[in-house]
Amino acid sequence: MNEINSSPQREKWCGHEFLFKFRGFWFTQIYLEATKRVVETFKPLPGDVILASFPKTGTTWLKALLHSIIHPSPCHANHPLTLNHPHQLIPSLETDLYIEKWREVGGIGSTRTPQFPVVKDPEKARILSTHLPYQILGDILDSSDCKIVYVTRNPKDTLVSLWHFMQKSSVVEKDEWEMEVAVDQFCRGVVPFGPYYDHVLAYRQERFNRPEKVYFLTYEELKENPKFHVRKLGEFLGCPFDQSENGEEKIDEIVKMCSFETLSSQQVNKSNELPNVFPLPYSAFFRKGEVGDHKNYLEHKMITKIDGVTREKFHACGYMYGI
Ligand code: PAP
Repeated sequence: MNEINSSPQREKWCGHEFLFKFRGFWFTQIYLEATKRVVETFKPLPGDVILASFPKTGTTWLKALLHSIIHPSPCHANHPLTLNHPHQLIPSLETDLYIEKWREVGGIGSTRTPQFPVVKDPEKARILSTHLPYQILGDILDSSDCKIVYVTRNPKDTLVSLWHFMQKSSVVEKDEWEMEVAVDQFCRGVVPFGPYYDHVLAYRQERFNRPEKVYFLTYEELKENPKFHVRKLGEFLGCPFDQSENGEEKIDEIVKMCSFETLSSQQVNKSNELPNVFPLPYSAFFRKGEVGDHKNYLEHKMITKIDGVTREKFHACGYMYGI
């Protein structure tokens, strides 16, 4: 029996969910099935832009930014981001394109043809997103000339964001996923798409290997200086902003349109409707959008525990991030 078909190791996660191990990373069953389909069949096009991230590290924000940079649109009532949730504009490989709709979980195993976005202008890139680690997707990404944008976030804020997200999910009944348990699982890497640390380090290494193809940034850097990163992303993606006042204005507009304040106040993003492919409402992707919110939720001993792992995994190999 090959690796794709063999029974994977499993561990209890939260609610009634289990996580299954595949190539060193953990997945819920539905995402594991989708991941295997991605691995077996996905072929990126040379011009694709792949937004890669660990969950809750800034994916929604980057989706809004990348879409605005590649498909600029003047700010008006019909702006794509006033009509669509960022997740509707940029589909995800394993949680969208290659998944059986969550409402039809019983249908796992049957195949449906992924509905890739059609880009009418050949000059424009197709943008796709993924939470899959480089350890699983790397060979596929390397086989094409696509570009990768990777965003990461302080591990403690990432965990706290994930914890809140799961509280809104039907998977967790109220108070059922204790923070202490969540911290322990995060530190052991047993969370969807985890281990977080291995996920971050592999994309970071790839940035060093192929800087012209991989743009690596942190949520905190983006908060600190969004204009700088929008300009840099424009250059990286081959759609640079000019240095004139006009270029500056365009950057300002994008930063404002994609800010937490603007996006979270759009009707579509406040909606309690469920996206087609996800058992959580659109509004669940916008909570606080702050740096350092973990201080309001993690006890001292939890912080010490996560910082210990951060030192061991990041600092020991020279990546002085996350504490
Ligand atoms: P996903 O992986 O499920 O798509 P993702 O978008 O990566 O989630 O992370 C959600 C976090 O980004 C939330 O953080 P919080 O829980 O700490 O608040 C969400 O509020 C935040 N977020 C969403 N959009 C923005 C934005 N435009 N600017 C800043 N933060 C944002």
